[in-house]
Amino acid sequence: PVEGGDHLNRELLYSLLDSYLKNDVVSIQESIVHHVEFTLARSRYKFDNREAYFAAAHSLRDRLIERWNDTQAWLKYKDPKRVYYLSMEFLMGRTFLNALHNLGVIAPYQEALSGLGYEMENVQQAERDAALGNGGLGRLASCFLDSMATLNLPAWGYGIRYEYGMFRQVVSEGFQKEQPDYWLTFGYPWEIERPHVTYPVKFYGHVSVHEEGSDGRQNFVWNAGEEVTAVAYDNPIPGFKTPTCANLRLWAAKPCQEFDLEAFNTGDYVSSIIDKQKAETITSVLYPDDKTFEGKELRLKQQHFMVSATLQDIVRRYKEQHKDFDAFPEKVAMQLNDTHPTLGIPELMRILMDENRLGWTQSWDITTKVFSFTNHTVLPEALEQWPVSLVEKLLPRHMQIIYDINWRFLQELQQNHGISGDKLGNMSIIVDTEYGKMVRMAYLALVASHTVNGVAAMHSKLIKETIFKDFNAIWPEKFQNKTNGVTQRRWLAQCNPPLAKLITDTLGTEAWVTHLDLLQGLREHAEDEEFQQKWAGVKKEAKVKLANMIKDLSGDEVNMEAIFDVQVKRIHEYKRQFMNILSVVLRYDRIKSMSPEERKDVVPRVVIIGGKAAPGYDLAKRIIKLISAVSETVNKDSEVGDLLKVYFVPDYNVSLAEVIIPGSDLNQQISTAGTEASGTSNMKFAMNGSLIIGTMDGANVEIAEEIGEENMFIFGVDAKEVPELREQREYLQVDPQFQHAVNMIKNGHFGWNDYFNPLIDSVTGGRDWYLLANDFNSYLQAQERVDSEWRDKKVWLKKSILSTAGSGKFSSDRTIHEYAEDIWKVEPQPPSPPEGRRE
Ligand code: B1H
Repeated sequence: PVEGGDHLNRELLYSLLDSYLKNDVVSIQESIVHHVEFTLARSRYKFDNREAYFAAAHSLRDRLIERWNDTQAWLKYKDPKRVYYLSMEFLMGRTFLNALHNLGVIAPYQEALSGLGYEMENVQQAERDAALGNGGLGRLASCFLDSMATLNLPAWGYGIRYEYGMFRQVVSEGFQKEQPDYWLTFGYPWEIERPHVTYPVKFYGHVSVHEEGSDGRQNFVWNAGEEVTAVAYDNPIPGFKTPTCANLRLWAAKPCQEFDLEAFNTGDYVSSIIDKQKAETITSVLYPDDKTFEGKELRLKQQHFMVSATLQDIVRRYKEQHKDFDAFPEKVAMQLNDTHPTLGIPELMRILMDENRLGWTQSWDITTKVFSFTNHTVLPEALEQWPVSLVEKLLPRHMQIIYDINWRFLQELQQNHGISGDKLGNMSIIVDTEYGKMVRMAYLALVASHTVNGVAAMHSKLIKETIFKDFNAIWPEKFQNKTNGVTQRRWLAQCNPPLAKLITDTLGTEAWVTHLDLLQGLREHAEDEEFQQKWAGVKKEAKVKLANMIKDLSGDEVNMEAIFDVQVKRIHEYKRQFMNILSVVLRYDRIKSMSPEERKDVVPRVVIIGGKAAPGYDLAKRIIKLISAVSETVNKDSEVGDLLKVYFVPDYNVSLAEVIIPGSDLNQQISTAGTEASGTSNMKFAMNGSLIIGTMDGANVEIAEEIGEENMFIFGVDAKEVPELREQREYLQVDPQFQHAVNMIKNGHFGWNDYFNPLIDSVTGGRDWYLLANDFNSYLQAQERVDSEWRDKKVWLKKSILSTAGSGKFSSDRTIHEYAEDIWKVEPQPPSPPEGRRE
């Protein structure tokens, strides 16, 4: 322990730190220049945009740190129940503009920078995305942090500080290439390294049992085979216009400090050190597989590493203020973001029993009171099942505990619920498969959690009827719905300032930034011609930005009168990007067959598709190639000209979304009904006045309730019809237009015909699991309605306004409020004046 600070001069310290850093333009300029000189060690007379960004970021970081410190001191003093959000993914994107906006200092920073000779716009572009997530699930976690901070909740996020985030997608000759995203190259100014906040994390080895004491209780000792150190990195999460600053603590793996001196003394000095370095590989790279379970040992190591460090940290924080564990459930709530952090359950049991000498009954009672779990998908291939043999090898003590949990659970099923035979086996956490025994992580999470929730009303209903049916029968009270939401700070206020300003001017208040329901107030203006003109104006501004992006990408100047028709999301069969491109193929064919006279009536479209394919997902990669091939043929066809353009936007990520979403007129949410748990981009598009063409799936159903089905382009079969249609799909009549579009691809109209055969096979010959052929006609009809309604500008503008007006429900503030009240039972801790926050 480092000594010192026993005789603090509190008077002096308080007077030095008595007020927050000043936010007038000159103070900001001084702090920026100070950081250029002393943090970056560059010349204050000559620095470029990137250096300006880093210096401005550090100046803002100072302002975040004072809030962080005060918030954390205040929470320690108040000791309320806290909530911890455990997630293997946080898709944060950029931080600069978000921090400026939430701290309310965009204007002075803009002025400060421009006074120094820098354009805010250019400075911002120097920031790299923090892409520590795959897609919706990771971005949801980030939206939740923003809302938790804004609602003044005593909340922390916990995750992994991957050195390589989501891969960079490069499209070369239409093929996806993955490139490493080493996002830390120039340093990450938003994090605070905590070299002293470290925990040992153990792996492998064996468990020995010692009989102990008069109670004869067994004492389990885990002699690990490998030990790694987890080091904390804190990322301040500022709330909007509140001094509350939440924390995202990310763990990095470092070699452990305990050295095996024997190895060093036997002359193996260099190789011993090299061996130690291997520890760091645990937090090297984010797994880029979205929704296909891959049973890789390193992934299991990552999961255990994250939850072990996190639980040690949470237990340590609790023990600092409490002498026993009695109050633990009144002080701690933990949300598991899908099953990825489920090992936290046996880890907490192990910490309570083996390290704190609590008995099973008390440990289980505590564990089941603190955990709750969110399911994000019903796709069977995504459900995690770890081989017992692997868990046993990597985490021998945890495997014992899981067996114990299962044994007691099966006892309970038999004794209290009269369940036996096959049904008992169906519900067992451990299952025998052709690949050996497996641990079903979702069942483990379900058994130990007090609550499980789905992410949209329809999805929550589905999990009760399908994957968790047997559990719903015995524990109906465990199941809840928490419809997803997104933060309107990032996804409206920050990414679309002209629209934000129009909304504020129209409503006469900026309060919608924290109370999104107020958007309802736009309804009464939906048919007001003057307002519609203003609305069209801000949409145009956003479209120009998107058009500029396309120009940079392709060199093309797109027609601003065209419908900007967007589908951006991970590439997946169930999301049906293939169906989208098939309809584009037909549209192209139709335009080609028209006379010049007929072509005058065609509504022009710019089709924009973006998204990454998991590196091992062959069909998804072929879909990207197909989109690129169609794009190439269509875009260079002079007969078609402005009437149809197709672009695949490479490397779709949070920062691109912030340009693409505001600039879209139409967005595609066209998954097979019953497959997309919620979707969250649908909410972002609606907020920005983009109309949805989509199926009755996930949160689309609730969006339709809010903004009105008549203001969307709904098509396709209902989820309840899907199982039966799937059964019959071999015998269904194939839509002729579908067949025609497929044939064009097959016949080499876009080249590369053989390469597309596997794709075509997946939707023909009675396969077509996601029912593209079946929904195709209805989809084309919906597309016809899009064209005809676009022709009447007033009709379209009205629907666009009503989309934004009806999106109030889909704020993550609403979602988080519901989690806090119904699941976590945590209360806001509104900030108090500095006096109260010092102790
Ligand atoms: C969602 C995932 C997911 N569901 C496994 N499941 C992963 C599963 O790395 N993995 O192993 C990563 C991600 N992601 C998405 O969650 C749903 O598909 C969306 O519909 C939903 O909106 C989103 C947030 O709830």
